[in-house]
Amino acid sequence: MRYTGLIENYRDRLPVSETTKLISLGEGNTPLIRLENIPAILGKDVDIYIKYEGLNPTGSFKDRGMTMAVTKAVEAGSKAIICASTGNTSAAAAAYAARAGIKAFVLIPEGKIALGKLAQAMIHGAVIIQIKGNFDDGMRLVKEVADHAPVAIVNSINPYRLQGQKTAAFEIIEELGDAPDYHCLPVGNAGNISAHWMGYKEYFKDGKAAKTPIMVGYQAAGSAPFVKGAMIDNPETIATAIRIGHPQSWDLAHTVKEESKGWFKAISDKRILATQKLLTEKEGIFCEPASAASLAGLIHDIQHGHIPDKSKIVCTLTGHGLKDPDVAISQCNDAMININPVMSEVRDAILNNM
Ligand code: AN7
Repeated sequence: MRYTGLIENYRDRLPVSETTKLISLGEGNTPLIRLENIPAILGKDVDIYIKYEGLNPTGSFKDRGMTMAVTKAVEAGSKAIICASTGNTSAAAAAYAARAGIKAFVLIPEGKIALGKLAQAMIHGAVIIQIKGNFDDGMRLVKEVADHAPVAIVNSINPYRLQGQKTAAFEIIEELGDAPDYHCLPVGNAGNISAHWMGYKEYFKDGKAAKTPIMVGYQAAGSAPFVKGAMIDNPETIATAIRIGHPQSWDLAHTVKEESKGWFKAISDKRILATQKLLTEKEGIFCEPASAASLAGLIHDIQHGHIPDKSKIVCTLTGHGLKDPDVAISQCNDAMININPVMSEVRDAILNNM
């Protein structure tokens, strides 16, 4: 049967009725890729699977939540949606609003969103409101203005977002036959880690999994309120997607940590970038910097004995590498050879670089 998106696929587990018009772009059903080379490089006997969420229609996991949020907004009669965003939410909101034929307003931090995400929001026709401030300022303003203008908020404080996002856990359990031992994610607002935990608990309760995983959240060191145990006013990181100091799912995330016996950890920008490169060069998988934080943290925790040998681990790569071409190119200074259009120079370029 033709796959037509995660709401149709998990209809009985999501808040839709027979008559709900689904706003979908075929999101979900993303590949679970087993790492073949990195465990050997680490010299460890661990089984790592990448949930490659960058292969969703707009290139990030946000599509899972956005199909639900926009479907419900349209069902409720909304003619416009609004979000604050570090980039990916704005791209998804813009695309799903276009699909639904409604308006999207997106508040983005000036100069701090990756080029691919900006291109998406623009080309899909969102109204882009650039603010002289960060994501947290934008989020505060969105909450305020929703009381003064006819717009539906589609940030992850909208409960339908997490409902859509929980389906990633269902897919993982279905593919592995059970939950993994550990699930690692990058954390910004902590909506996604909370949604995954909901999904894992739901399948466990219904007997579709024999266990639930230990949930581990990684933050960029300059932007790690969960590690600090307090909100941060001036978050900084090259991983702009998770440049968030006042997470919206603060309480939910702490519940996830306690219930799953997991933890939060901070990872430096340097390690994040090194891991992004390692993954592209050794496994052929390209993710954006924020996404690499999950694997960077996982590698750190494996090397320091926090995650033991023989563990089965799923690591979510939340966004595609093409989202942030500037950071990718800046990591590759000597990647080009310039020649004249003659065979001998091509031959030399090959022979000198075998
Ligand atoms: C690639 O787009 O918050 O912990 O406004 O884009 O659920 O917030 C993005 C978040 C991880 C963090 N990886 O997820 C936004 C936004 C990528 C992201 C996160 C984001 P949450």
